[in-house]
Amino acid sequence: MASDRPVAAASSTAPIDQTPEWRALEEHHRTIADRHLRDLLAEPGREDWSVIDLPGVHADLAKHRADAETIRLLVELAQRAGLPERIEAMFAGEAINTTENRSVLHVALRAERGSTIEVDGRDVVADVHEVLDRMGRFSNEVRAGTWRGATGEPIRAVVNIGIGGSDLGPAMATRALSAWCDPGRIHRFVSNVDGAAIHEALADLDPATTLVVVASKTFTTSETLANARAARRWCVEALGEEAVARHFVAVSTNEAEVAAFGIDPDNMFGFWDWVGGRYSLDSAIGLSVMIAIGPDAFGEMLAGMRRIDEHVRTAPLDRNLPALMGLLGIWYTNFFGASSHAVLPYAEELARFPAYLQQLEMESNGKSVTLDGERVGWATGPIVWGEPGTNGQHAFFQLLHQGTQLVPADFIGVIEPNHPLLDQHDLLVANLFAQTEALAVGRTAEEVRAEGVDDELVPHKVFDGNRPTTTLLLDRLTPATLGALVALYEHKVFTQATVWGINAFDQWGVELGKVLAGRIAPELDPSSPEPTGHDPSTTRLIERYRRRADPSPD
Ligand code: G6Q
Repeated sequence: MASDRPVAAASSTAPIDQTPEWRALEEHHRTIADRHLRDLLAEPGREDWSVIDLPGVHADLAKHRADAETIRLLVELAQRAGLPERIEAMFAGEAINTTENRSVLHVALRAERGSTIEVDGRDVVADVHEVLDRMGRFSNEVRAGTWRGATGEPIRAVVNIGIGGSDLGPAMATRALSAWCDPGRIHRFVSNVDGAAIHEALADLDPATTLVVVASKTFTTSETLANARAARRWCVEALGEEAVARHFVAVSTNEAEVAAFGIDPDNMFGFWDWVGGRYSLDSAIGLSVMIAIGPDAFGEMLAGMRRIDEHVRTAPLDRNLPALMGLLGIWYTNFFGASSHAVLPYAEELARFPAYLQQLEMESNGKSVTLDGERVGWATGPIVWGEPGTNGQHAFFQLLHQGTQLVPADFIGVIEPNHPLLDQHDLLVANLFAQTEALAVGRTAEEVRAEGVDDELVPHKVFDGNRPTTTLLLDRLTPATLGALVALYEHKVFTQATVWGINAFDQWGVELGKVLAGRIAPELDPSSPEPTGHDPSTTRLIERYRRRADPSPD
């Protein structure tokens, strides 16, 4: 077990909001709050701190309500919180997930073959590559059509059954890398326990040419097991019990449960307790992605992640992109009072990226006690949301431009598209740049009046501007740049958790609902004893549902 893994303490013993660094930022906020981005953007030398170029990723932080002094003070806050030490502790395999007494080593999943990271005296990098090699062999067989179904036919559809971290990353990445997917194979992702999901996913598929990947770290997740059982029935009804071995594989850490479910452990790809669900895209949980894009492209995605891992460890904090993304988020959450953060990919293939980030950020940093179990006295993770541009422009951008809330936003674009419609791509990119300019600069009453607008309409047409954004421009959306993007946000989340003093790697907040659902499920059967021990509203709802065969109130 992990009990002998040491844990680096954060270097600040005082609550973070009582430190001189926090107070200095409060003071500094008073001077920045009244400054407009129109003026800040004109500052000479601004690009020195606000533009960062990494392989395949150009980051522009200039449109933030910050100056060089803000960055200096935020970096001092990060130092006070012990960010460099905490990053090293993570990479060293220390049990920084203290409430579960686990190392946090998603970075080991993309470590170079031959490098060493030890957990409890065992080199985990060798284990990682052994699994990657097995995944590669299996993926190649499926892709080449040499892995045959029970009737001897090749696989034409892959259905990934998993939820949360065992779904969002693989679904996001498969969608993002559609240009790398073989057009001849269908890839589907089923997560919701709502029977409609698995029913629709299988409806037009042929069991004889379908591979089901059951992805579950614990292999006890009720939604995944319900969907997997439904898929198994569908397969067995058509092809017989012995077909399961050719049509089902598992990705899990729990060999006993995999075997109990009826999947041969030879068809299981393993990973480890030090991989958190939402940090598991680059583990065997990515098997569906690897089948979709091939082991080489999957390796490029890992390499893209690795480059960001090296960057986060080696770049000084004031040139460290994920650290700065995290710190600027803290600037708005804790000093401007922003409560949400928008992520707006101007790339249709990144349609699932906001949903993926919602889990990564909100499940990690939606916490209200510190590592020591003390209640935090400061705001933590904001609500993360978003949709691809330009769709969002015709929907919620009104609020971003003229609403009363400050919503910092990340705009993510690509320079070279993965399709040939270049004129449409120019239009897309023009919209991205225009939106960030409009949000930053706005339009004053004088400018509106100068356009001849009637006086009574002027206030309606004014844009205050001063709304901060980050622009991340990828050279192209590739496995490598997608990997970079994922790792950037993973380390951004860790930066914020470190400053806020919270554990980004547990998720106790999802437990209570699961426990109650387990209690309520049998109570929904009208022949079971009357429900007890619930609040009056919940009891009423259960009773109404129990009367489903006879919906009259009496
Ligand atoms: C992620 C969470 C959670 C988890 C799912 C699925 O960090 O732990 O989203 O991934 O609950 O769990 P299993 O993979 O164990 O089915």
